[in-house]
Amino acid sequence: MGERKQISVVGVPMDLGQIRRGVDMGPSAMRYAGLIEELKGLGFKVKDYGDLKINRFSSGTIREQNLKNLHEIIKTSEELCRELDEILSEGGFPLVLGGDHSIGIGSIAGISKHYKELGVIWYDAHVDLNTAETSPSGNIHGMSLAINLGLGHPLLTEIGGYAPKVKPENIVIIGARSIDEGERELISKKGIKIFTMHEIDRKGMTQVMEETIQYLSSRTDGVHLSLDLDAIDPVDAPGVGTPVLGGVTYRESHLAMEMLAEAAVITSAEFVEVNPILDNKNKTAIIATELIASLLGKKLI
Ligand code: B3U
Ligand code: MN
Ligand code: MN
Repeated sequence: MGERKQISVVGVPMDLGQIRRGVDMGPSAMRYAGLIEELKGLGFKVKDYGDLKINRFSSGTIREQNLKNLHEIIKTSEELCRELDEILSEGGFPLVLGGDHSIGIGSIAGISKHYKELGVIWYDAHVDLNTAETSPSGNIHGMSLAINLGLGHPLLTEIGGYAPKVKPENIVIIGARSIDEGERELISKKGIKIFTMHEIDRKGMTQVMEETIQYLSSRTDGVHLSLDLDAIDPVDAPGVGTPVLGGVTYRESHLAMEMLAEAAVITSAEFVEVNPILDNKNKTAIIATELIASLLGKKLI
């Protein structure tokens, strides 16, 4: 990530990948927290593409079992895919603000075509590896990583006109502590590298990040960071739709971002699931903004 790169910010006020209202206000909350000013203060040229328009009440005809709002999510994913494709063609660093984690479908669809071996860090309390067959909820935000692996409804896996977007061996999951049975089977079947809270507690975040960086640097030509704010402990980041106890701390997450910045491995990023309605004085959006700044090279001294 070159220091003089343009940061291209895209907001995706998507809340249809899950059922809690309010996550559509995530991009505004991060902007109110001073994100754009912060990035400019770091010396970046910032191009703000504004927010995608979400077609909430479309009269879509695609209805499938256990895939809530499938039609609307396909439409937004296609738009986001096109936008990020264009941003990368222009040489910008894509920074996507969610919205729920279903936006990881369109963003990675747009990004992945620019790399031969795209790596993905999925920083999340969940692993988002469900399909319509295994999902306990029908919420598409719990399926986005599986879709990027080419598993799921073809209308989702084929967004952007190709599948899969990512190889299982190019993925590292960090912070997981809520994993469904079908997801657990997929992780072991596909050999996906995962640092659950158990490994983070045992090894410490420093070692987890060293291993992650080494692993991905040796096999990928670009790395997308998909950071779900619910990875962070709800004491630190309460403004998320599905909080899970026992998460990564704010400080550990900060260290993780600083180590990624030092290693200069991240080529695009998204920060998702900020829900201001459930938050405490915009704390979660402020944390997201600080993590973004650290990821992009902000140092204490
Ligand atoms: N694994 C569950 C719960 C969940 C996934 N992602 C979030 N929650 N945020 C599911 O519904 O797929
Ligand atoms: Mn997620
Ligand atoms: Mn999550």
